[in-house]
Amino acid sequence: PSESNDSEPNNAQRTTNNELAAHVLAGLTRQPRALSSMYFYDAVGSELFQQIMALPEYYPTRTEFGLLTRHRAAIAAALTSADGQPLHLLELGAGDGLKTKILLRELLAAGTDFTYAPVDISPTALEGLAASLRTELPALRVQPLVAEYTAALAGLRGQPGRKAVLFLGSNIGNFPPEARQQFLGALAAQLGPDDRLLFGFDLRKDPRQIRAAYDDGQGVTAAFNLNLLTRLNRELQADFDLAAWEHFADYDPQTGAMRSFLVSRRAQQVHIGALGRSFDVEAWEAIHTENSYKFSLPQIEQLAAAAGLRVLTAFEDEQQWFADVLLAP
Ligand code: AVJ
Repeated sequence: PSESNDSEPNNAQRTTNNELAAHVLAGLTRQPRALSSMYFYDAVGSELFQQIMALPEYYPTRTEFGLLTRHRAAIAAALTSADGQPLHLLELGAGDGLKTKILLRELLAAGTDFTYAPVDISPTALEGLAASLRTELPALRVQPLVAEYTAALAGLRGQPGRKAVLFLGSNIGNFPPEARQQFLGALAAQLGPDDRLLFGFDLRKDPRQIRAAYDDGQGVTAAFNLNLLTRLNRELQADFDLAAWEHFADYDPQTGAMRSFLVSRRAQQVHIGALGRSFDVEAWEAIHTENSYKFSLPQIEQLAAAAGLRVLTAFEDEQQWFADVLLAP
Protein backbone atom coordinates (compact mmCIF):
# COMPACT_ATOMS: atom_id res chain seq x y z
CA PRO A 1 0.00 0.00 0.00
CA SER A 2 1.19 3.49 -0.86
CA GLU A 3 1.26 6.49 1.42
CA SER A 4 -2.01 8.10 2.29
CA ASN A 5 -3.12 10.77 -0.19
CA ASP A 6 -6.20 12.78 -1.13
CA SER A 7 -7.57 10.20 -3.54
CA GLU A 8 -7.78 7.53 -0.84
CA PRO A 9 -11.23 6.95 0.60
CA ASN A 10 -11.87 8.06 4.17
CA ASN A 11 -13.40 5.77 6.80
CA ALA A 12 -17.00 6.69 5.99
CA GLN A 13 -16.36 5.93 2.33
CA ARG A 14 -14.78 2.59 3.25
CA THR A 15 -17.78 1.50 5.35
CA THR A 16 -20.14 2.37 2.51
CA ASN A 17 -17.96 0.45 0.09
CA ASN A 18 -18.03 -2.63 2.34
CA GLU A 19 -21.83 -2.60 2.18
CA LEU A 20 -21.71 -2.03 -1.57
CA ALA A 21 -19.18 -4.87 -1.96
CA ALA A 22 -21.39 -7.26 0.06
CA HIS A 23 -24.42 -6.25 -2.00
CA VAL A 24 -22.60 -6.76 -5.30
CA LEU A 25 -21.26 -10.16 -4.20
CA ALA A 26 -24.78 -11.34 -3.30
CA GLY A 27 -26.40 -9.76 -6.37
CA LEU A 28 -23.97 -11.18 -8.92
CA THR A 29 -23.82 -14.62 -7.28
CA ARG A 30 -27.58 -15.18 -7.31
CA GLN A 31 -29.51 -16.22 -10.41
CA PRO A 32 -31.09 -14.27 -11.99
CA ARG A 33 -28.61 -11.53 -11.20
CA ALA A 34 -29.77 -8.28 -9.63
CA LEU A 35 -28.34 -5.08 -8.18
CA SER A 36 -30.29 -2.47 -6.21
CA SER A 37 -31.26 0.84 -7.81
CA MET A 38 -30.34 2.38 -4.44
CA TYR A 39 -26.75 2.48 -5.72
CA PHE A 40 -27.57 4.61 -8.79
CA TYR A 41 -27.27 7.81 -6.78
CA ASP A 42 -23.60 8.70 -6.58
CA ALA A 43 -22.74 12.30 -7.59
CA VAL A 44 -22.90 11.51 -11.33
CA GLY A 45 -26.06 9.39 -10.93
CA SER A 46 -27.82 12.15 -8.99
CA GLU A 47 -26.93 14.62 -11.75
CA LEU A 48 -28.21 12.21 -14.43
CA PHE A 49 -31.47 11.79 -12.49
CA GLN A 50 -31.83 15.59 -12.52
CA GLN A 51 -31.56 15.39 -16.32
CA ILE A 52 -34.09 12.53 -16.45
CA MET A 53 -36.65 14.63 -14.58
CA ALA A 54 -36.42 17.26 -17.34
CA LEU A 55 -36.80 14.78 -20.25
CA PRO A 56 -39.88 15.11 -22.45
CA GLU A 57 -40.64 11.37 -22.01
CA TYR A 58 -40.28 11.37 -18.21
CA TYR A 59 -43.73 12.58 -17.20
CA PRO A 60 -43.84 11.64 -13.44
CA THR A 61 -41.97 14.64 -12.00
CA ARG A 62 -43.77 17.40 -13.88
CA THR A 63 -47.10 15.62 -13.40
CA GLU A 64 -46.64 15.38 -9.64
CA PHE A 65 -45.37 18.98 -9.56
CA GLY A 66 -48.61 20.03 -11.28
CA LEU A 67 -50.85 18.06 -8.94
CA LEU A 68 -49.08 19.40 -5.86
CA THR A 69 -49.53 22.93 -7.17
CA ARG A 70 -53.20 22.22 -7.84
CA HIS A 71 -53.93 20.66 -4.42
CA ARG A 72 -51.32 22.43 -2.25
CA ALA A 73 -53.81 24.18 0.05
CA ALA A 74 -55.82 21.02 0.77
CA ILE A 75 -52.67 18.93 1.28
CA ALA A 76 -51.03 21.46 3.62
CA ALA A 77 -54.25 21.70 5.63
CA ALA A 78 -54.48 17.91 5.88
CA LEU A 79 -50.91 17.66 7.19
CA THR A 80 -51.48 20.33 9.86
CA SER A 81 -53.34 19.46 13.04
CA ALA A 82 -56.22 21.63 14.22
CA ASP A 83 -54.83 21.92 17.77
CA GLY A 84 -51.63 23.61 16.59
CA GLN A 85 -49.26 20.85 17.76
CA PRO A 86 -45.79 21.21 16.21
CA LEU A 87 -45.36 19.11 13.10
CA HIS A 88 -42.34 16.94 12.32
CA LEU A 89 -42.30 16.62 8.52
CA LEU A 90 -40.05 13.76 7.46
CA GLU A 91 -39.36 13.25 3.78
CA LEU A 92 -37.87 9.98 2.52
CA GLY A 93 -35.81 10.30 -0.68
CA ALA A 94 -36.12 14.08 -0.76
CA GLY A 95 -33.70 14.54 -3.69
CA ASP A 96 -33.67 18.14 -4.92
CA GLY A 97 -36.89 18.90 -3.01
CA LEU A 98 -38.29 20.90 -5.93
CA LYS A 99 -41.81 19.45 -5.55
CA THR A 100 -41.73 19.54 -1.76
CA LYS A 101 -40.98 23.28 -1.77
CA ILE A 102 -44.54 23.82 -3.01
CA LEU A 103 -45.81 22.32 0.27
CA LEU A 104 -43.11 23.93 2.42
CA ARG A 105 -44.08 27.39 1.13
CA GLU A 106 -47.74 26.64 1.75
CA LEU A 107 -47.09 25.49 5.32
CA LEU A 108 -44.89 28.53 6.08
CA ALA A 109 -47.51 30.91 4.65
CA ALA A 110 -50.13 29.31 6.92
CA GLY A 111 -47.89 29.97 9.94
CA THR A 112 -47.49 26.25 10.68
CA ASP A 113 -45.03 25.38 13.47
CA PHE A 114 -42.97 22.65 11.82
CA THR A 115 -39.56 21.12 11.20
CA TYR A 116 -38.62 19.71 7.81
CA ALA A 117 -36.42 16.59 7.99
CA PRO A 118 -35.34 15.55 4.49
CA VAL A 119 -33.63 12.16 4.20
CA ASP A 120 -31.70 11.04 1.14
CA ILE A 121 -29.06 8.47 0.28
CA SER A 122 -27.22 11.00 -1.90
CA PRO A 123 -25.06 13.46 0.07
CA THR A 124 -24.67 15.73 -2.97
CA ALA A 125 -28.44 15.95 -3.54
CA LEU A 126 -29.10 16.63 0.16
CA GLU A 127 -26.38 19.30 0.42
CA GLY A 128 -27.85 21.02 -2.63
CA LEU A 129 -31.33 20.91 -1.09
CA ALA A 130 -30.16 22.26 2.29
CA ALA A 131 -28.26 25.11 0.60
CA SER A 132 -31.22 26.08 -1.58
CA LEU A 133 -33.57 26.07 1.44
CA ARG A 134 -31.24 28.37 3.39
CA THR A 135 -31.50 31.00 0.67
CA GLU A 136 -35.08 30.43 -0.58
CA LEU A 137 -36.85 29.69 2.72
CA PRO A 138 -34.56 31.09 5.46
CA ALA A 139 -37.30 30.87 8.10
CA LEU A 140 -37.64 27.10 7.68
CA ARG A 141 -36.24 24.75 10.35
CA VAL A 142 -34.37 21.98 8.48
CA GLN A 143 -32.87 18.72 9.83
CA PRO A 144 -31.24 16.94 6.87
CA LEU A 145 -30.07 13.33 7.21
CA VAL A 146 -28.01 11.23 4.79
CA ALA A 147 -29.42 7.74 5.31
CA GLU A 148 -31.30 4.79 3.88
CA TYR A 149 -35.04 4.67 4.53
CA THR A 150 -34.91 2.08 7.30
CA ALA A 151 -32.37 4.08 9.34
CA ALA A 152 -34.55 7.18 9.02
CA LEU A 153 -37.65 5.34 10.24
CA ALA A 154 -35.92 4.10 13.39
CA GLY A 155 -35.79 7.64 14.82
CA LEU A 156 -39.41 8.44 14.04
CA ARG A 157 -41.17 6.94 17.05
CA GLY A 158 -39.36 9.16 19.57
CA GLN A 159 -40.44 12.39 17.84
CA PRO A 160 -42.79 14.51 19.95
CA GLY A 161 -45.85 16.18 18.41
CA ARG A 162 -47.50 15.30 15.16
CA LYS A 163 -45.60 13.48 12.44
CA ALA A 164 -46.12 13.44 8.72
CA VAL A 165 -44.03 11.38 6.32
CA LEU A 166 -43.65 12.34 2.67
CA PHE A 167 -42.62 9.68 0.18
CA LEU A 168 -43.09 11.37 -3.17
CA GLY A 169 -42.02 10.75 -6.75
CA SER A 170 -43.33 7.17 -6.78
CA ASN A 171 -40.15 6.11 -4.99
CA ILE A 172 -42.34 3.35 -3.52
CA GLY A 173 -42.32 1.82 -7.01
CA ASN A 174 -38.70 0.76 -6.45
CA PHE A 175 -39.80 -1.91 -3.94
CA PRO A 176 -40.89 -5.32 -5.19
CA PRO A 177 -44.41 -6.18 -3.90
CA GLU A 178 -43.43 -8.05 -0.72
CA ALA A 179 -40.85 -5.48 0.40
CA ARG A 180 -43.31 -2.69 -0.42
CA GLN A 181 -45.94 -4.15 1.91
CA GLN A 182 -43.36 -4.80 4.59
CA PHE A 183 -41.98 -1.24 4.35
CA LEU A 184 -45.44 0.32 4.66
CA GLY A 185 -46.28 -1.96 7.61
CA ALA A 186 -43.05 -1.00 9.40
CA LEU A 187 -43.76 2.67 8.78
CA ALA A 188 -47.37 2.38 9.96
CA ALA A 189 -46.14 0.76 13.19
CA GLN A 190 -44.26 4.02 14.02
CA LEU A 191 -47.34 6.24 13.70
CA GLY A 192 -49.76 7.62 16.25
CA PRO A 193 -53.45 8.23 15.45
CA ASP A 194 -52.88 11.89 14.43
CA ASP A 195 -49.93 11.18 12.15
CA ARG A 196 -50.22 11.22 8.37
CA LEU A 197 -48.46 9.87 5.30
CA LEU A 198 -48.39 11.43 1.83
CA PHE A 199 -47.25 8.87 -0.73
CA GLY A 200 -46.73 9.48 -4.45
CA PHE A 201 -47.88 6.70 -6.79
CA ASP A 202 -47.33 6.68 -10.54
CA LEU A 203 -50.60 5.30 -11.94
CA ARG A 204 -51.18 2.71 -14.67
CA LYS A 205 -51.59 4.23 -18.11
CA ASP A 206 -50.74 3.55 -21.76
CA PRO A 207 -47.95 0.96 -21.54
CA ARG A 208 -46.06 2.64 -24.39
CA GLN A 209 -46.01 5.94 -22.53
CA ILE A 210 -44.65 4.23 -19.43
CA ARG A 211 -41.98 2.31 -21.30
CA ALA A 212 -40.84 5.43 -23.18
CA ALA A 213 -40.33 7.25 -19.87
CA TYR A 214 -37.64 4.67 -19.00
CA ASP A 215 -36.05 4.45 -22.45
CA ASP A 216 -35.74 8.04 -23.61
CA GLY A 217 -34.57 9.10 -27.07
CA GLN A 218 -31.51 10.97 -25.82
CA GLY A 219 -30.20 7.96 -23.92
CA VAL A 220 -30.05 9.73 -20.56
CA THR A 221 -31.81 6.86 -18.79
CA ALA A 222 -29.39 4.41 -20.44
CA ALA A 223 -26.46 6.49 -19.14
CA PHE A 224 -28.09 6.56 -15.66
CA ASN A 225 -28.39 2.76 -15.60
CA LEU A 226 -24.88 2.17 -17.02
CA ASN A 227 -23.40 4.62 -14.49
CA LEU A 228 -23.95 1.91 -11.88
CA LEU A 229 -21.17 -0.10 -13.59
CA THR A 230 -18.92 2.99 -13.73
CA ARG A 231 -19.47 3.34 -9.99
CA LEU A 232 -18.50 -0.30 -9.40
CA ASN A 233 -15.40 0.15 -11.56
CA ARG A 234 -14.33 3.13 -9.45
CA GLU A 235 -15.42 2.13 -5.95
CA LEU A 236 -14.88 -1.64 -6.10
CA GLN A 237 -11.99 -1.71 -8.61
CA ALA A 238 -14.10 -3.61 -11.13
CA ASP A 239 -13.37 -3.80 -14.85
CA PHE A 240 -16.82 -3.66 -16.46
CA ASP A 241 -16.39 -2.80 -20.16
CA LEU A 242 -19.16 -0.21 -20.61
CA ALA A 243 -19.31 -0.86 -24.37
CA ALA A 244 -20.26 -4.48 -23.71
CA TRP A 245 -23.41 -3.66 -21.72
CA GLU A 246 -26.68 -2.06 -22.77
CA HIS A 247 -29.72 -0.60 -21.07
CA PHE A 248 -33.02 -2.46 -21.55
CA ALA A 249 -36.35 -1.40 -20.05
CA ASP A 250 -39.69 -3.20 -20.24
CA TYR A 251 -43.19 -2.73 -18.82
CA ASP A 252 -45.62 -5.51 -17.89
CA PRO A 253 -49.15 -4.06 -18.04
CA GLN A 254 -50.58 -6.98 -16.05
CA THR A 255 -48.43 -6.59 -12.93
CA GLY A 256 -47.53 -2.90 -13.33
CA ALA A 257 -43.86 -3.86 -13.20
CA MET A 258 -41.64 -1.40 -15.06
CA ARG A 259 -38.23 -3.07 -14.96
CA SER A 260 -34.76 -1.99 -16.06
CA PHE A 261 -31.84 -4.24 -16.87
CA LEU A 262 -28.21 -4.12 -17.93
CA VAL A 263 -27.77 -6.69 -20.69
CA SER A 264 -24.40 -8.21 -21.57
CA ARG A 265 -23.85 -7.98 -25.33
CA ARG A 266 -21.34 -10.85 -25.32
CA ALA A 267 -19.91 -13.61 -23.16
CA GLN A 268 -17.41 -11.98 -20.84
CA GLN A 269 -15.61 -12.18 -17.55
CA VAL A 270 -15.79 -9.32 -15.08
CA HIS A 271 -13.20 -8.95 -12.35
CA ILE A 272 -14.06 -7.12 -9.14
CA GLY A 273 -10.90 -6.15 -7.29
CA ALA A 274 -12.58 -5.39 -3.96
CA LEU A 275 -14.05 -8.91 -3.93
CA GLY A 276 -10.90 -10.56 -5.21
CA ARG A 277 -12.92 -12.58 -7.69
CA SER A 278 -14.28 -12.75 -11.20
CA PHE A 279 -17.75 -13.46 -12.57
CA ASP A 280 -18.50 -15.24 -15.83
CA VAL A 281 -21.33 -13.64 -17.74
CA GLU A 282 -23.05 -15.34 -20.68
CA ALA A 283 -23.95 -13.56 -23.90
CA TRP A 284 -27.27 -11.70 -23.44
CA GLU A 285 -27.41 -12.44 -19.75
CA ALA A 286 -29.01 -9.57 -17.84
CA ILE A 287 -28.61 -7.91 -14.46
CA HIS A 288 -31.92 -6.58 -13.12
CA THR A 289 -31.18 -3.09 -11.79
CA GLU A 290 -34.50 -1.34 -11.08
CA ASN A 291 -38.22 -1.71 -10.45
CA SER A 292 -40.48 1.29 -11.05
CA TYR A 293 -43.89 -0.24 -10.34
CA LYS A 294 -47.09 1.45 -11.51
CA PHE A 295 -50.30 1.31 -9.47
CA SER A 296 -54.09 1.42 -9.66
CA LEU A 297 -56.20 3.15 -7.00
CA PRO A 298 -57.88 -0.12 -5.85
CA GLN A 299 -54.40 -1.62 -5.50
CA ILE A 300 -53.31 1.35 -3.37
CA GLU A 301 -56.42 0.91 -1.16
CA GLN A 302 -55.47 -2.73 -0.70
CA LEU A 303 -51.84 -1.93 0.07
CA ALA A 304 -52.91 0.62 2.70
CA ALA A 305 -55.53 -1.65 4.28
CA ALA A 306 -53.05 -4.52 4.61
CA ALA A 307 -50.74 -2.14 6.55
CA GLY A 308 -53.61 -1.05 8.82
CA LEU A 309 -53.92 2.34 7.11
CA ARG A 310 -56.85 4.24 5.59
CA VAL A 311 -56.80 6.26 2.38
CA LEU A 312 -58.16 9.70 3.31
CA THR A 313 -57.74 11.38 -0.08
CA ALA A 314 -56.12 10.52 -3.39
CA PHE A 315 -55.00 13.82 -4.95
CA GLU A 316 -54.62 13.42 -8.70
CA ASP A 317 -53.61 15.47 -11.74
CA GLU A 318 -56.26 16.20 -14.36
CA GLN A 319 -55.12 13.34 -16.60
CA GLN A 320 -55.04 10.86 -13.70
CA TRP A 321 -51.48 9.88 -14.46
CA PHE A 322 -50.24 10.26 -10.90
CA ALA A 323 -51.65 10.33 -7.36
CA ASP A 324 -50.38 11.75 -4.08
CA VAL A 325 -52.28 9.70 -1.54
CA LEU A 326 -52.98 10.86 2.00
CA LEU A 327 -52.94 7.96 4.46
CA ALA A 328 -53.84 7.75 8.15
CA PRO A 329 -53.66 5.02 10.81
C1 AVJ B 1 -36.70 8.16 -8.46
C2 AVJ B 1 -37.29 5.88 -8.27
C3 AVJ B 1 -38.97 7.49 -8.75
O1 AVJ B 1 -38.38 4.86 -10.80
O2 AVJ B 1 -39.22 6.55 -11.89
C4 AVJ B 1 -36.14 7.31 -13.37
C5 AVJ B 1 -35.97 6.58 -10.89
N1 AVJ B 1 -35.22 5.42 -12.97
N2 AVJ B 1 -35.77 6.76 -14.54
C6 AVJ B 1 -38.39 6.06 -11.12
C7 AVJ B 1 -35.79 6.45 -12.38
C8 AVJ B 1 -35.20 5.62 -14.31
C9 AVJ B 1 -37.36 6.99 -10.49
N3 AVJ B 1 -37.56 7.11 -9.01
